[in-house]
Amino acid sequence: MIGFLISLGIILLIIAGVQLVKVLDLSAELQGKGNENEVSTEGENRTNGTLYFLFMIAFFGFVIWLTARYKDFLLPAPASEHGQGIDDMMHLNLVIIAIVFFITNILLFFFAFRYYGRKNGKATFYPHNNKLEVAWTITPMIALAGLITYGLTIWNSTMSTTKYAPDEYLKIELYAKQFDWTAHYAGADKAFGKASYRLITPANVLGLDSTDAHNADDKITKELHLPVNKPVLLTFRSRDVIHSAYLPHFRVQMNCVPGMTTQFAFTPTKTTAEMRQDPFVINKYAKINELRHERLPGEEDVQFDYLLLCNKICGTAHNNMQLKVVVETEEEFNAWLAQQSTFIDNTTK
Ligand SMILES: [Cu+2]
Repeated sequence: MIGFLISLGIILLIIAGVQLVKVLDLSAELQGKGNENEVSTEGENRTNGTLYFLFMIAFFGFVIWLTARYKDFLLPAPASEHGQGIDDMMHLNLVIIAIVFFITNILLFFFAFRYYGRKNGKATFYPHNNKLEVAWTITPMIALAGLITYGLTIWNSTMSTTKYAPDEYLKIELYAKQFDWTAHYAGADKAFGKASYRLITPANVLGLDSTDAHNADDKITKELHLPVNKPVLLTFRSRDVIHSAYLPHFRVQMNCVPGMTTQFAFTPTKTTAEMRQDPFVINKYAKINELRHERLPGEEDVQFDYLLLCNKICGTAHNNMQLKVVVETEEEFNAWLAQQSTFIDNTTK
């Protein structure tokens, strides 16, 4: 309600401002000053030109300051086999964009400053130049073709699920619903059985068919554990709307679409414990905890954990849609998985 009143207040202020300008214009016209006001003086042009130049400096300064200020809060180095390829591609794109950004903005603001309107100045009439047209059509074309080819090569190698034999993958399904995730391990038979939304009950959140033998040994968990350096095939399903499974530290993202199964294969290369020892992560979490203590005095420190997040705005509690991910050694993983009860145990309890 307060938000609505504030918006209404701002709209009324804008309307009042517009009306005031109209009244001032009309009164100037009545006083016969209309024509004089329409032409700006050389002094005004010079002021505007200088302001453009100052704006350029402030704008670049702000961009550089923002980049330096928040660089420690970026993602740490990738923790998956394919991650470095994705990062390299992103960095190349960022460098190209930054170069174009600085050149075009320098030209824009510097020219406005250098060539502001002077009394006897005359603009050159320069309507067309074939060479120039060809150059600025061909240059972006070659640059884009190169970037797209490079991007597609990375995409194809990243999205490949045939790098390993099918039974070499650890098969896990991630089930999305508003607003949480459930992990579903395929069990010793490495296969998922039938499932249907009609079978969903509070005890059977994935709607698994208990008459299908493939489901019997499956394990359903509220944490995603992964053994390090083992290829994992993640399949995704959604119960209600489109969600997007986002594992930023592994550079993985895949949409979860109701009515269909999507998938992604990757190999985690660093355990949670190793990431907690990474100097970048230590520095990042020291800063995060500093901010937390400022805002929430007495709160305990948080430490690094891999996370699975939802990257589609899927409803009111979308921001809370996350699952803890633990990457550990194979022995630790096997010990953890052995402790989890199977689907058949749960449903016959
Ligand atoms: Cu979601």
